[in-house]
Amino acid sequence: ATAIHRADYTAPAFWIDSVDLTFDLDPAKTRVLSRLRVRRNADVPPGPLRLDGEDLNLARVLVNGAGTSFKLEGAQLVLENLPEGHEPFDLEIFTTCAPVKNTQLSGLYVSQGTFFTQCEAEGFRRITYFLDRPDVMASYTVTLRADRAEYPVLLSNGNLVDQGALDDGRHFAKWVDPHKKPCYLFALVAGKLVAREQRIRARSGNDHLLQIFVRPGDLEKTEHAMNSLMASIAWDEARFGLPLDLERFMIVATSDFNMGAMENKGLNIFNTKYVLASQSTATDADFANIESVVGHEYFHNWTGNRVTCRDWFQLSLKEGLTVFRDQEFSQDLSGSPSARAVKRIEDVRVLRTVQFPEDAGPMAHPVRPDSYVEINNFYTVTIYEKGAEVVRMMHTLVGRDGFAAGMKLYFERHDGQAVTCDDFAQAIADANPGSELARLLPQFKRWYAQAGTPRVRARGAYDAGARTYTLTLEQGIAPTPGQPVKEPMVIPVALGLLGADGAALPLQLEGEAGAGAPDRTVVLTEPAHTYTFVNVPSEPVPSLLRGFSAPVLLDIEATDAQLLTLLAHDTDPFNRWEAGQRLALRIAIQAIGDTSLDVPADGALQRELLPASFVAAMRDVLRHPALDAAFKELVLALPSEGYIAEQLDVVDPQRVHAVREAMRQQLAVALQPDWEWTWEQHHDTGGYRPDATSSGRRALAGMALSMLCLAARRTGDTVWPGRAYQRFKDAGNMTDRFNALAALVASGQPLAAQALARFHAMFKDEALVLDKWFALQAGAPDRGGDVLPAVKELMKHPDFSLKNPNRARSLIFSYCSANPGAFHRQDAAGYAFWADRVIELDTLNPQVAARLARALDRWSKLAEPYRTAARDAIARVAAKPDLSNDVREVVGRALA
Ligand code: B3K
Ligand code: ZN
Repeated sequence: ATAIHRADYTAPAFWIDSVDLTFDLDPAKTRVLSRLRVRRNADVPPGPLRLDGEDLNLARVLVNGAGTSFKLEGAQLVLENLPEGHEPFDLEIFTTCAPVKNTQLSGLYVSQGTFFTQCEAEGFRRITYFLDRPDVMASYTVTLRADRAEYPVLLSNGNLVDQGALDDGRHFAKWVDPHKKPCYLFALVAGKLVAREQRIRARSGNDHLLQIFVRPGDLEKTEHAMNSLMASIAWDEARFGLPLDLERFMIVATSDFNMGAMENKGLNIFNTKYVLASQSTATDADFANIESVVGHEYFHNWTGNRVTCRDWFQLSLKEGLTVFRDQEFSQDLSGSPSARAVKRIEDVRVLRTVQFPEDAGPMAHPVRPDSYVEINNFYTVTIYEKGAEVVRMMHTLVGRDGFAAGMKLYFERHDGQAVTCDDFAQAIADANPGSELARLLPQFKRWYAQAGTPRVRARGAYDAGARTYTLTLEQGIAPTPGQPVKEPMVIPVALGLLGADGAALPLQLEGEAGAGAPDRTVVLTEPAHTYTFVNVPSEPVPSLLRGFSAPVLLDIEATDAQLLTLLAHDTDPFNRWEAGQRLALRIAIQAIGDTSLDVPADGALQRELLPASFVAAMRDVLRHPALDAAFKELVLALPSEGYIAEQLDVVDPQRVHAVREAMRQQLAVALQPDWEWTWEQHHDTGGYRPDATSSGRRALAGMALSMLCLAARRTGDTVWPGRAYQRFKDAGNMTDRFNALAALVASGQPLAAQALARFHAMFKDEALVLDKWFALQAGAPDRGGDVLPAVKELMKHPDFSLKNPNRARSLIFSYCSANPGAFHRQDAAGYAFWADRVIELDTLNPQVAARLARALDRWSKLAEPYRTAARDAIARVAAKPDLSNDVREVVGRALA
């Protein structure tokens, strides 16, 4: 397959105004009759109509009711003898497909006896021949026919206009979507499902029916999803004035799904993981994810569906913007400023641990890519999370009200259209003519064009005589594949200065009339710029990039004392957290590079790594009377192995793991009385509610318990492991139960095996809980190479199936992508396992295989013997002859 280039975009030669689909649903052979109203695009030179198709059997093609000649060229159906002129004509295409054989889960497939579709990005062509591109928007009428007993519920987009019985025990339902849409938003569902229903009256006075469809038995687990949906609807109206534009809004859950969820117009299809929750089966994190994914898909109804993408290079137009919206939604719902900051820290943690490595590796691409081989490989953290940061910077540059005005203008201009990232940025800028964004727009848009994470270097100098503080900021981006030279970016840097006592200082730049607020944002546009602050009474401690105001790497030569000051006093919670992370990172990197330090694999060091000042600072945070539990938990969590590895030029994953383990053990032992106090203070959260405050308390209690079990391993204590086991047995909710189980497993307690067996027995019928059970074991700390054999054994477990993406992710991905200390083995057995699974998955489901293929993206940074072994494993995958485009693109880039 060849690469597709953004620069080659041309408008379609034909438009499709309406689509009338009739499905005779049968798992082995589904018949699809498509009646299209087609007309030539007057703006484009006349040419043949080329319709996309994949894995279809073509039975008949009619033009205006009569037979016509056609060709099949590769996957395309080519029609040359079409009516001249610009009058619309009717095109009828009759095809069949085999949903039960569809293990790719793209197009029409069967999951547990129910039909589902997934069309984004290019799945519609697996249902019928079509112009499968997002800029072709049509009106849809859909008739579903199926056996009534097997498939009592028949759903598609829009409104149900007719239904009834047919011969032979079959029945039908007819749906009309009142909104035009691109085909990637088409959906159908047919099966035995039940629904939670809710009628609401919106602010506008319109009534809507909300439905969440699940398998019988799962209904009581849908309350949280319904609440999240109602909250999403209210939020979009309140914050952006965007109402629900449908009489009926449906969510359907399936346990076989390639990703999280899909925003099909009026008929969202969700992975069960992001719908089903009860306190006994779902953790606080699950509850929070459901809220955010339900919000995300709902918000797509405007940002994605009403205004869609001209082509797939513009994917971040809808995804970056919608992630920004779901992040804001979760923050607005979380209640307190502190809870908002916690959410922000969590989002930044994802960005830095997943997106920054992507931006520094072989798959690096701009937020608006210039080319791709397989579009499904570009549903990335760069498109989503970095894209959201780009929108967030616009929000920062124009302010909250200015951004709302920009959104309003965007919809005024583009409602019903398929547009580009440029159109979005232009609307936000045009609505804010006096803003920094409007002034800097062409340069700002480099955020869409340039791949790679900018690095900002900060140097400060205090002149006691002149009472000035000069801060120099420099920026640059390292080359990325295909982009050797980079231009300077527009980087908003929110900052403040603290006195040595931690008090915030008023800020006054040279040339300004008087002192201003202690918090401001400077916008760096040049390669380097120096800011001079005047009337600074004493040497300040700079607090830069507050709230993570730009997605950059910040190099700053702060002393330990300065970082401790920020950790204790910064008014910006993000930078307070960040100071602790920097201190920990510094200690880890120093120990990893210290060749005189012998680090045993289990982290049981002879020498202590954490200085007393760090331990004391962590104790102060833990015991702080005014800080929230959720924030404390974030501060006390050491940077992940992956994040530490990213800071190094050459990575020995075993050593990174061992050093981090040693640090954790020291923190566990040195703070033992404090962890006991923390447990006592936080472990009882009363009746279960998944709100930010009580989930924060559970998170901190869970951390305390895991630290106490870890300390027990060092001291030989059996009391805390016993208590953890008790907690595991008695817990009233999954969060507490799972945290206790994880504490036993992570610290390698003898009780862990018994607890795992009991957990399995308790939840053997709960698929989503079994996923947790697999993931916990695959992610356990390695002890003498024991994780890989355990994973291989678990693959033989009757509950394991590679075909189910959730299950494959819970076992295989948890080991290969989320457990570096166990995956990177001296004997290369982890890599061999990885290569085997990528190859095996590729024949079943290329999209999922390609995700797994990315586990070795950063192979070239590895120390020997890992580096060569990893490269060999990738080369073995690449050598497989009939590899999918998906996997071939990923391994090809890795080896390039
Ligand atoms: N738009 C979908 C993702 C489709 C992925 C296709 N491989 C979900 C979302 O971002 O909301
Ligand atoms: Zn999305």
